[in-house]
Amino acid sequence: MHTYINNLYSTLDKQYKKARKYFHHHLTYTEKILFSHLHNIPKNTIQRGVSYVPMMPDRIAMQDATAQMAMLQFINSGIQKTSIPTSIHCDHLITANIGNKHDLKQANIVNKEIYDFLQSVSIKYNLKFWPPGSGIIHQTILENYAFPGGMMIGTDSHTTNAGGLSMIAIGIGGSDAVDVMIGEPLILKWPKIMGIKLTGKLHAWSSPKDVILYLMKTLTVKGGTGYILEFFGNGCSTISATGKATITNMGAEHGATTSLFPYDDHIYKYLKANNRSNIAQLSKTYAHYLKADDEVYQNPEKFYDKIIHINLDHITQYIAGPYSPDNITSIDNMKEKIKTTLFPNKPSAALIGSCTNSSYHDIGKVAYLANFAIQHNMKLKIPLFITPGSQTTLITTTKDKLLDPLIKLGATILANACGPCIGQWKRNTINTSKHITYNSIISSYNRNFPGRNDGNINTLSFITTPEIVMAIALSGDITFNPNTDEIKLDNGKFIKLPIPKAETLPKNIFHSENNKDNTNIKTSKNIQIIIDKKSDRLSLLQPFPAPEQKQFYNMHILLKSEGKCTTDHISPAGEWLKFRGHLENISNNTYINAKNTFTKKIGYGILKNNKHNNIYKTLPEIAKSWKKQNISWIVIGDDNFGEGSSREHAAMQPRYLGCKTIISRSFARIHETNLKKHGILPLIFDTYNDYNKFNAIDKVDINNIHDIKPNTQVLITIKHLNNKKEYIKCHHTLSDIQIKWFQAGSILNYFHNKNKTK
Ligand code: MIC
Ligand code: SF4
Repeated sequence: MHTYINNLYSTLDKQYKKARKYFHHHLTYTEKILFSHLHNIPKNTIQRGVSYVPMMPDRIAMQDATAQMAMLQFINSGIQKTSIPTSIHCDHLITANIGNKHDLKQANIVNKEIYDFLQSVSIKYNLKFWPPGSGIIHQTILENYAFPGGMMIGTDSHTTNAGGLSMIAIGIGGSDAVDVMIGEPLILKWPKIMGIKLTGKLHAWSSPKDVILYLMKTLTVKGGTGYILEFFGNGCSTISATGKATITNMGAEHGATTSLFPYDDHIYKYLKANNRSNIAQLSKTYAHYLKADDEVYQNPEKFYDKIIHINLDHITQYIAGPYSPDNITSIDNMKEKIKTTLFPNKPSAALIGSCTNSSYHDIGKVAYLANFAIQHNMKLKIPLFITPGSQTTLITTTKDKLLDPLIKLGATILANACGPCIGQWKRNTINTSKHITYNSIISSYNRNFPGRNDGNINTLSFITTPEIVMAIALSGDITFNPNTDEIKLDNGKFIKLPIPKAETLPKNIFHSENNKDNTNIKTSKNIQIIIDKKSDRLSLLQPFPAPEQKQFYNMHILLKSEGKCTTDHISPAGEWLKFRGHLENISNNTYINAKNTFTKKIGYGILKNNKHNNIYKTLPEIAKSWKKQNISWIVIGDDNFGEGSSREHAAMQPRYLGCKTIISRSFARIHETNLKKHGILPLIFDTYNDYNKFNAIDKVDINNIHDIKPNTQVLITIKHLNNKKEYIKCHHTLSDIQIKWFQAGSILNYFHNKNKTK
């Protein structure tokens, strides 16, 4: 890796000179990294927010819940070896229940088939395999693989975490990863660039998480779409490397392609602490190249498409929730907010961890509060769960005695994994299926969509910083404001919590000796990939058929989604994660959390029976019955359709069940690309309110599907019950090549056909 990075760095001067000539201006850091990772320089001038450009990233990462489908596709490609360094991380499938050791042991039993599959494909195709327990993908990447000035992609939306280490790191769908693994470029829409100027310094209880929560309030869940957020200004160097990663991690929530910090000394120190001194040294030598040109910083408004200035001195503490990560309230207003709702103010659980906030620094801060609590004989008022981000963090925080006070207070240490962040949470304290009244939880995670944590849509999930979670766990009140409020001690006295302090990094280096990938076995072409035909968790994929014009007439409408429809609504995680390698089985959850305007009921649609009565059935049941009868169907979407995760299942499942097109008010980036890759036509209304024109029993036609061209409109015919027809216009964002994927039935078919004709 050192040699690779050295080679890359040694070309930067030349590359940047070339880029300045090409663009005719000085360069932002985003442009520098992207330009130095172009697969080839396009003939037509690249236009921000418009051009689709072929890129060659330095590496790929996949987690176990998305890697299964990606590797099933890779197997079909017939290629014998991944074209660039690729790693698989087992973190999503571990259910949190009793605690670290027990839960990990259990996961190894329950998920054996999947872990064996992922390990054997890793050996066969030359990938690195990180076993369960090694850590959450994004922490492992930060510790081992991320490097300043690099570019990586990952089959997880929070891949953006590595932006904290000054790298362009983009969340993509599995099929995007497969393209790059087979040696094809990644087709990326060249982003617009938003400059985020940080000045000042965080104070008192404010933390890097508050910076991103503040940005969420400003940008909302779609304000970052189409942009890379490039941070600059002297405030950047006041934030630690893992603090920066917290900010870029949660950038996934405002929809940006990714977020990026310039290189600084914190990054150097973090690399060193992770036993990567040679890379730290290299980055220091090339530090001048790992940021934007000075001219950009002198006149930022000339180079960024938009600028937001954040004075860190003014950042207070925030809580997001429930339901959406942009539902932001400053901690001073929480009492007011809770008073006006039915939300319980005593949370049923407090959780610290996830890929966003599980670093040494985060654990250090909550340990500081735990020590204070012990000194003053305070107790936890609610159950507290701590997830260290990786085995390295676990061992180092254990050796540095940061976990001791938390354990002493009664906290449960969960496995180094996603756990309750993705619905892998077997709660002992609450019977989630029966708990029909609201309960609230407070966590340091990044997403809070309904049903995401414990599968219960009545669990109201609030997110904040680790230290505020800890303060709430000690006070038992979600409206507790440590700036002003006091906690009553057993002796009747009241006490204020101190502002938490902690080291950002361990004194020496992290203890990573027991945390390694375990594929140091020579690539073995002979290793057998075993997929049991009877398995309900893994099955080989069949190619999707190419589209035929006749399938685009008389299409039924399965769902007209109302309000938020995230990928957690389209293909929920939690218990369903076990079917991530089996397309037919996971399809049974398709749209089960989506709100359908036609029925006003979550997950239900209308199926006509022979007597033409309306009968209500679940959306996957209807879709399956239409699939059997060869009836094509479509979905009507609201704003930001498919927000949230990178899971391509949210596109593959509808495709498998017969969906032909999704017409929406707008799409989230990764979901829209996943639809294109798997052969569903994503269309956007020209007129926002045309959404209202569709009724439950209408049929829809699209003519001339084989004539679709880039930047052209598509005419939709809505056929109402009374034989009345209405015509509406839509547009799409498919490029030339993406239209070819659609015409072939999917991108994999396209490559397959291309290779056949070679
Ligand atoms: C998430 O946070 O939603 C996930 C689970 O990590 C997803 C990936 C998945 O669905 O497997 C993501 O963010 O991309
Ligand atoms: Fe895992 Fe949660 Fe991070 Fe997704 S957001 S990678 S589920 S910890």
